[in-house]
Amino acid sequence: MKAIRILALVAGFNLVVAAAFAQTGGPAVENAWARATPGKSAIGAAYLTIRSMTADRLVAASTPVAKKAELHTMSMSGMVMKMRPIAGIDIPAGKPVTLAPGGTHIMLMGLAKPLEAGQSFPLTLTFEKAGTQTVNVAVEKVGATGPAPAVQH
Ligand SMILES: [Cu+2]
Repeated sequence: MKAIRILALVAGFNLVVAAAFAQTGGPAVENAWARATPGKSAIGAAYLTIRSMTADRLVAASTPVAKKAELHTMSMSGMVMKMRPIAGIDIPAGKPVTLAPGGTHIMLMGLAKPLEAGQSFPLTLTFEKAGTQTVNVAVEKVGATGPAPAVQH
């Protein structure tokens, strides 16, 4: 009985160590996605979740599918959603940061062609400390919770 308990403890310890090592390669980026863009729109947005064991800051993004990728925040100004570029997004240690519709996002400007559901594209993120990391962004279909038509830049 005692031997089994020790084995279980050792196995648990190994799992913890493995998880810690998996995090040493810089921030982990999860659930990177973008909405399909309607018609000939040359503007899209990408969303994702970043978690890091050490404090870092996302300072830039780029992708071959758009001329420019900017970090944006979004807020209501009267009845209109307004976006503005920001210099960086702080990633606190151990606290995941999620970029999502209606909030902070990565704006894709000058899309070479519309983003189509089912496709994916690479997005390179630049972190102040961890350097660059390229993730794959999955394009989801235009949803009912998509950006309002009144969005202004
Ligand atoms: Cu924007």
